[in-house]
Amino acid sequence: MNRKAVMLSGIKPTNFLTLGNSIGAIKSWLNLFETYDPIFMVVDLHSLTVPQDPEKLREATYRSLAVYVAAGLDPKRCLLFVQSQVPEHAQLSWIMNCMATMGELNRMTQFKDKSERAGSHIPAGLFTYPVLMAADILLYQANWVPVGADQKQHIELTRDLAIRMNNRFTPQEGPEAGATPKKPLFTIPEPYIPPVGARIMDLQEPTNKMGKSDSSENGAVYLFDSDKDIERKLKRAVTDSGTEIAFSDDKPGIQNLLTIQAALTGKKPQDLVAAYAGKQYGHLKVDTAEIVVQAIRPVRDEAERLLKDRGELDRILAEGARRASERAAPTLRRVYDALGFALPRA
Ligand code: AQP
Repeated sequence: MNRKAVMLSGIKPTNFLTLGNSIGAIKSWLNLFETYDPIFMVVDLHSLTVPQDPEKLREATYRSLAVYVAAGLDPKRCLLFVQSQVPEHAQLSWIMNCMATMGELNRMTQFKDKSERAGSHIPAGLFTYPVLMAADILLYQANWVPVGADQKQHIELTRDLAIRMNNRFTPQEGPEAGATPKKPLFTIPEPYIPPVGARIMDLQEPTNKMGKSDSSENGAVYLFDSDKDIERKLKRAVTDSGTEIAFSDDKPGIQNLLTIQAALTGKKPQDLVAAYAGKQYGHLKVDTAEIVVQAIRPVRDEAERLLKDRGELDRILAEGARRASERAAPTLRRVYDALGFALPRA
């Protein structure tokens, strides 16, 4: 049987999800169902690299799950789960911690950036989270991982660790034991760069990414914002002192609004620019607000409906955890066995 390649992705529930998460991640994930075997996670363990309020973390996790489902990530057609519910992630992560070197982790530019922002108390998890990410990916023998430029280095590390372990350790058991050549411990994953990697910028500081925890209240559109809030935020979006609507790097605010429109309508930014010839920034803002409201409203309304019935979300959570563990456990067992941990033979 020809098995589909495994594509794995996740979002940290560090806050409620933004328009950036929707356009840059969830929306593009919807195109993966036909071609890939898709795995989508709410990566709550990763959230802890910055301090979290427990109640807010729990709420953000449920809301992320609700948004995933409301946006079309049907749990019957993909593997959908919350990372902390699948203990194999933390288990393999420890092993990866012992395989990665300080030098390798020190080279991660994300650590340099994020640790500068963490002040004097830098959690060790900020240094080691790339190995948790490697475990997330390798547990499911993922072939592809959609990433932005900032995460590409982590996929490289994952590949290096996987190759190192494949070379150093020989699988001891499993259906393939004895076959030549034996199936290696891990599939070597590839970074998948989405074709139109729209990067949505902060509405108040359009040279920075719209982030769910870094942006100011008016800088990010959250997927649970009301129509009124969305309109207000887009109308207040920072532009520049000029008047011409152009898709150009020296007009980051205008470029961002055009990028948002292009991502949500499927139109080309150049065509949008042509349609705005002779019009003012105000027109662009009003139109963008309307397009964003229309895109977010159905997802938000359905997510809110789901959140009223936590029982249904809990069933999705439990079923996702069961299925994920079922897929992850054989990988972990082979790793344990190859490393020399004593395993009772069934
Ligand atoms: N502004 C964005 N534009 C396009 N894509 C974005 N993504 C996030 N922000 C934008 C995509 O969402 C996915 C998951 O993100 P994450 O939460 O795991 O990490 P992140 O990129 O650090 O997201 P945030 O929102 O900036 O989180 P915080 O503020 O908590 O650090 C990724 O696919 C990412 O590309």
